[in-house]
Amino acid sequence: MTIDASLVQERRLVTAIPGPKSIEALKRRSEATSAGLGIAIPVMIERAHDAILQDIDGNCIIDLGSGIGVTNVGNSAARVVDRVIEQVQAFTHTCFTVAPYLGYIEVCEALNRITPGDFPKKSLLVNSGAEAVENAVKIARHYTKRPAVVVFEHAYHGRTNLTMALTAKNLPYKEGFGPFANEVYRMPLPYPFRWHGNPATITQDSLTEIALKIEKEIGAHNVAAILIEPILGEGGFIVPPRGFLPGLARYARENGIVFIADEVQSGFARTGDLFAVEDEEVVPDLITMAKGIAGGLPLAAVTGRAEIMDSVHAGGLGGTYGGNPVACAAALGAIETIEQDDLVARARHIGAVISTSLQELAGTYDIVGEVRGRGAMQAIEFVLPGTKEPNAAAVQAVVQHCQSNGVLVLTAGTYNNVIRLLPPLVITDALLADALSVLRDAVASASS
Ligand code: PLZ
Repeated sequence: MTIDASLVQERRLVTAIPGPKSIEALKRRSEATSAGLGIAIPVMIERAHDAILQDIDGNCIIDLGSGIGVTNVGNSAARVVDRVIEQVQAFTHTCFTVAPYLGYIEVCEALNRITPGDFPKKSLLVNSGAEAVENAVKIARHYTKRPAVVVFEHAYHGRTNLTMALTAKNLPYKEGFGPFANEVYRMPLPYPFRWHGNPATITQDSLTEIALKIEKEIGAHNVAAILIEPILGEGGFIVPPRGFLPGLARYARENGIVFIADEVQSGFARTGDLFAVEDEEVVPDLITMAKGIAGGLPLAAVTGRAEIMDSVHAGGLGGTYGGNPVACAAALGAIETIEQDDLVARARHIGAVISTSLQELAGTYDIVGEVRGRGAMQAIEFVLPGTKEPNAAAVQAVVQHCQSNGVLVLTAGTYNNVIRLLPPLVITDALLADALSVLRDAVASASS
């Protein structure tokens, strides 16, 4: 059986957003699904291919979110679809820890090969980013025989009990869901746009402060892991200043602490490197991955130094669905696509196009406080004119304008005042230009 996956890569609106069928369907959504679930754009999707989402009213929307940085290879990418169909016909599940299969091993071999570090590596596959982070912490604790985990302001690591504790922001992630796991210690993050100290010495000052706090409040010898997103995702695409990540990794090494890079959002070619840590040649001991790993199927992983990954007793790690064969087939298709179509180069190109366009906005509109990011992971932080006061109302206006005109953008940021762009890396130049022109009009109208 062949499926025609093609969908013209063009924005096209045939009704208002949401259209009448979506409005009907959204009623069913609120009747049938938990009120605890959010929604970014009020439409119901029927089909999607590459960077176009088609809703049930026939509107074709440009996707600048990739389902939160997941469909880096495009929606329903050909190599992902082909391998999934083949796998689903062969077998759907055995549980890798019951009766193993090659797909799981091939994904681990690929991850061991493509992640930074030229030492022996091993991998573990699980279902979600949160589960990858939980397992990385479990493994680091087991290896070091220490309890404490160091995390940062503005961090996001998931919604399970441990990962809520690791996540910084209360509303909406933590409110009313405690008590949270203990032995989690939060450190200041050098957020260049909002740093209280001297910008010229931000890297050294923040590293010194963190080392002092760890010594006084925890004791470095009690710290199992330092966990950080190399570019913070939900926190608002905060890029730590140059030298910070290498300094932190050095501190971890000198103190026998496992350095964990959470690349769940920044990984798989998103930033113009396969992994964001590569930009400063930082080599983590463990990397957590999800999202872009499998072109939309649920899969996540922990990859790292063999001696750390192997320190756990047999049976200490696992899970019924982790590394499901269909998800593994998808991952092999996604990784092949990233490598063969050189999506790393494509992310750099997209990044250059987006940042040129956003810098123009920054020069024109005083509600744009800062434009930042790397590769195809770019954001705008909105402020009240002439200040650094967060301007969440401007973000709402921009989102509304983009949606009404058929462009899906996502928000982020501790202060809800950031718009983030995470387009599929296969978006065409024409589609990207069209989306950026809608965004430009949106910012213009929000600032008038
Ligand atoms: N680590 C860095 O970005 C997921 C969350 C969306 P899961 N980010 C999107 C939402 O509102 O739930 C994320 C991340 C980083 C971990 C995670 C968690 O990944 O696959 O959502 O569990």
